[in-house]
Amino acid sequence: MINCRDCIHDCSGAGKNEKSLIIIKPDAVRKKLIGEIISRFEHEGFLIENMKMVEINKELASKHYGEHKGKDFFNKLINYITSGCSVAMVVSRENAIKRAREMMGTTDSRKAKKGTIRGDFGEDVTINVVHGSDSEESAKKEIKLFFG
Ligand code: IDP
Ligand code: MG
Repeated sequence: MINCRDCIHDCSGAGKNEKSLIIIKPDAVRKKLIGEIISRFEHEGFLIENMKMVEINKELASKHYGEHKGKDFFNKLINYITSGCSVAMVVSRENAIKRAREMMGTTDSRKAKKGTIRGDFGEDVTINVVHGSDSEESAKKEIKLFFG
């Protein structure tokens, strides 16, 4: 058996598609929303290219959220994202980054529209169910950080 990411096939459509790193955060895993969230992405035409359950430790969390170091919510964010298992996945489709963020809804779950993932399942500005890369540059960096 070979790890799927090492296989010779190009499932993503010969470079036409954009990739994003999605994290199903610990609150969503506890709420048993893994299947619901993956279904939403698949129904929107995303291909799940790689996926794993991961207990994010403080070191990985600090690297992933490096841009927020020094902000007043940083410690709260790190405690939250390290509070249990997450699911990290590489998803792809056309305009994956923009479309994923539309589907997620705005950062503050209380302001996110109904029908978005955060609007339907999030609690507040910290506990907000999912992460999605915000640019091609971040996607590349984040995919490397989580999947090598
Ligand atoms: P994003 O996840 O929508 O891209 P970012 O600004 O990159 O939002 O923030 C990263 C994560 O940090 C958010 O998803 C949320 O969990 C948390 N966060 C963002 N802003 C705040 C805040 O003002 N207070 C508390 N937590 C925050
Ligand atoms: Mg962000």
